[in-house]
Amino acid sequence: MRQVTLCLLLTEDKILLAMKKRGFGEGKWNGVGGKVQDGESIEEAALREMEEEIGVRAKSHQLDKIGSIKFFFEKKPDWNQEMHVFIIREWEGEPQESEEMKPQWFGHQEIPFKDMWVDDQYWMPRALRGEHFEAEFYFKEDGDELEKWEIRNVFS
Ligand code: 6U4
Repeated sequence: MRQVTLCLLLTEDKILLAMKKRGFGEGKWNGVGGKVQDGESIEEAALREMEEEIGVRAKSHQLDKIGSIKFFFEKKPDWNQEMHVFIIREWEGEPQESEEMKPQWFGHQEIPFKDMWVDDQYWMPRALRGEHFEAEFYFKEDGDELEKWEIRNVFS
């Protein structure tokens, strides 16, 4: 299954989301991330995508892996992917707009779920509460609605 990363930059009261300007998820607010490339670890991919998409640098010890989510698209199996979710609280540089993404800070209570992937409303509040989890989301054919899902907290 395709492996992808998602990084959520957090401060005490804000979360950084970015508007995807092109490609998969275009027009949605999302965390920052993308596909893991051949020969790269998941953490290396997460750090590379943060730098490419919003110009922010971090070190691998600053990545806090909090979740793993599998997405299944019944009618489009080539979209199936496993997403590794990280929280980052310390980094270098100011988030900047790139060709691919336009970053913006949101209050923890002001996350624009209606303009996001439909699954985010179910797992993102857990991430903000500091929970660690594994989840599976099964999308209906157009990828806008969910058929079913399961989220389990992980204690380690
Ligand atoms: P290209 O265009 O090949 O450079 P790349 O940035 O490598 O793309 P892309 O955009 O396909 O990869 O990565 C998908 C991004 O969207 C990853 O960060 C994961 C994220 N993503 C995919 N499905 C998601 C979903 N249902 N909910 C969510 N993020 C999702 O919150």
